[in-house]
Amino acid sequence: MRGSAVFDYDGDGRQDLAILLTTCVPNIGVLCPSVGVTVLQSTGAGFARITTNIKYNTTYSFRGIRAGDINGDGLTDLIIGEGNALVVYFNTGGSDFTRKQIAADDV
Ligand SMILES: [Ca+2]
Ligand SMILES: [Ca+2]
Repeated sequence: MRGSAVFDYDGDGRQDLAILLTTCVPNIGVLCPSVGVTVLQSTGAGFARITTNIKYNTTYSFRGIRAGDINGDGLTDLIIGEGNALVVYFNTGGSDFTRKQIAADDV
């Protein structure tokens, strides 16, 4: 595991977890095709696992993950270091996040 972030993925007031995986972890149910970001959505009594479209790419390596509502739409987004780049994955309310790489000129 390369990192994790606490965030309210679905805006229900319960904190969920985003885990950043670069290898398969069968004992928590992360299958190899799911390697990337998996969301563990709090149900109050446990977690529901959500496989996202954020996938590990062997051309760069994930270097960390943070959470914050970057675009102010009320849905918490994920910010991931990919190699030397910073990438925002905007939360769209489903399992698919919209990727936007932040160029050096943007900061
Ligand atoms: Ca939640
Ligand atoms: Ca947002």
